[in-house]
Amino acid sequence: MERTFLMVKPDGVQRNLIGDIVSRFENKGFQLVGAKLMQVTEELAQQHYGEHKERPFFGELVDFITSGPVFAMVWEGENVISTARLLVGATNPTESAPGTIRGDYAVTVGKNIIHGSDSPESAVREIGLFFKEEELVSYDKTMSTWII
Ligand code: IDP
Repeated sequence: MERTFLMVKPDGVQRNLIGDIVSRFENKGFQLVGAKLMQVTEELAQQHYGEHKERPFFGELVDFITSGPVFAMVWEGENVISTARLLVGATNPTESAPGTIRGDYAVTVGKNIIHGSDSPESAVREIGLFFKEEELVSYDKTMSTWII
């Protein structure tokens, strides 16, 4: 069973989209195993977005993700990493399909509402950056037999 890291960015929190976003992943059939509203520090932002350090928009990215609270989550399910990316939509909202989170709510790449891990390696790294092991809860839902 895979786990992925998803985060409603400050624009999504300010636009009251936490509930809608959680519902989309619940309705799909994935299971929430950890969540918290938190303020990302400059240090955490730089670690999280480390792969973009040399990009011209890095400073903007760090400023944005630290500009207000985010809603950090860990979700579990079969193929959750790649499927969650489909639900999130393409990075640039000019290319994200209607029906995806970014396709439905975002206009510009710098304010694209949500982050989702892009690979198993990123998922492990990002979950470790944002959550302590004891903040994650494994549990069974009887409904899961109707999903997988
Ligand atoms: P992803 O979030 O879809 O995985 P990445 O390429 O990892 O996309 O980029 C991380 C984040 O950096 C994007 O979600 C977006 O908010 C921001 N970003 C990417 N490209 C640009 C850009 O050209 N200008 C401003 N921000 C960008």
